[in-house]
Amino acid sequence: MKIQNQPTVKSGGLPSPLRGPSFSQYSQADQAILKDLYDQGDLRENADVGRVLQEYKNSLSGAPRVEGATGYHTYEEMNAALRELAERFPDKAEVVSLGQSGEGREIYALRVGNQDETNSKPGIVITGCHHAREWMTVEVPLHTATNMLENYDSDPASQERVDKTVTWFVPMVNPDGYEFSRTKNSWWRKTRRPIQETGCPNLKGNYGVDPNRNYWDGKPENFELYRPAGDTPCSTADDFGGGKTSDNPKADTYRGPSGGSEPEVQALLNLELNPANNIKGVIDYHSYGDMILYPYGSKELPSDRLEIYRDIGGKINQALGNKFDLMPSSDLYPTSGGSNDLHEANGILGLTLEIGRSFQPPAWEIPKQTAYITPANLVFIDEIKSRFTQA
Ligand code: 0X9
Ligand code: ZN
Repeated sequence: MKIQNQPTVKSGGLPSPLRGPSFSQYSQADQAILKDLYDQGDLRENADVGRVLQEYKNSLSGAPRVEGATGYHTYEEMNAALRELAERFPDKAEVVSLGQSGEGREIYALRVGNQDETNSKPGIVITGCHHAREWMTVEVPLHTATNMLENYDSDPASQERVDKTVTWFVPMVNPDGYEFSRTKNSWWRKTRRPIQETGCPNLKGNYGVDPNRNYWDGKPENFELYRPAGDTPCSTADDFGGGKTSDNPKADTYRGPSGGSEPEVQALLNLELNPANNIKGVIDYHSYGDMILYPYGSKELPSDRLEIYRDIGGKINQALGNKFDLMPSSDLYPTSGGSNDLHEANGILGLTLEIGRSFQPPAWEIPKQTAYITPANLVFIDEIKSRFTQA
């Protein structure tokens, strides 16, 4: 959704030999910040530049973000909200712990719908907050779950979704990072596990891994989705995607000491790849940029699969007023170890939605944003239901 008429990032404005967007209306100091953010990929096309700049500056103060933050669920509040839904709709929804984060927080899912005796109903997973600072992505799964459950009695389509699928809502994949971002450094992206052992004598540890670079299912044939050929362990010089997936533990895009090393990633893969859950589709929410991204981040997608993604992605885009760009993940920038790459390699349809125009829109925009995005989830659930329901 185009939230308001703020300047967007336009290429080509900086004087030669610098190439990139023009920020001439900002002070010299702000221009330097914006240029850094642009170079790091944190300021992308469609950005609300003023907001992203302010969000970055908020994080420098070392104090928790206050203005516009009240209204985003805290970790505890989100758990309570999931529990409340399960209590209101006891035969339709249940809170399930998928495992624990690096700092020992439970990672909860709300499962909406019940599997039958033969595990034949198609399973769907909707995740938020792999990345700590992407606060709106926490709110979207909760909104959609609430919508499905509250409309069950009045809306036959809602009833069908609840009865004929099993949809797992995981609003906070990375609760440690989220709480750190809420209370300490609002720009934080990764998880928070202290990394003592990098496995690399030349590279010292730090805190956290980029969970969206750490996905690997342990299958040798999928190893290159985690570490593509030519990307040498412990070397940052040949990092895949020019640093967008890194062996440097201090980088925001650190892939972790090994594939699937992080407990958050394990928790999600255990849910998604367990045959008993019959998972057929995953939407992974991120911010920002109004994009619908399909696999792969690290290689080409075969044409028969491309057709399916273009079809479903197009329908999702329609539900969003055709305001999103539908494209392969690698067109945003190539990465390895991304969630959807491992879903696709396991025959699960995996999409990433990049929502909004900054990481942390003021909380008063939550109702409008979540109501705007929920139809995308409903279309996806309907697609999975119609494609995978057994006769
Ligand atoms: O970098 C990411 O993990 C995602 N973008 S974000 O700004 N939310 O961090 C993009 C994931 C999609 N995959 C690729 N672009 N390869
Ligand atoms: Zn993200």
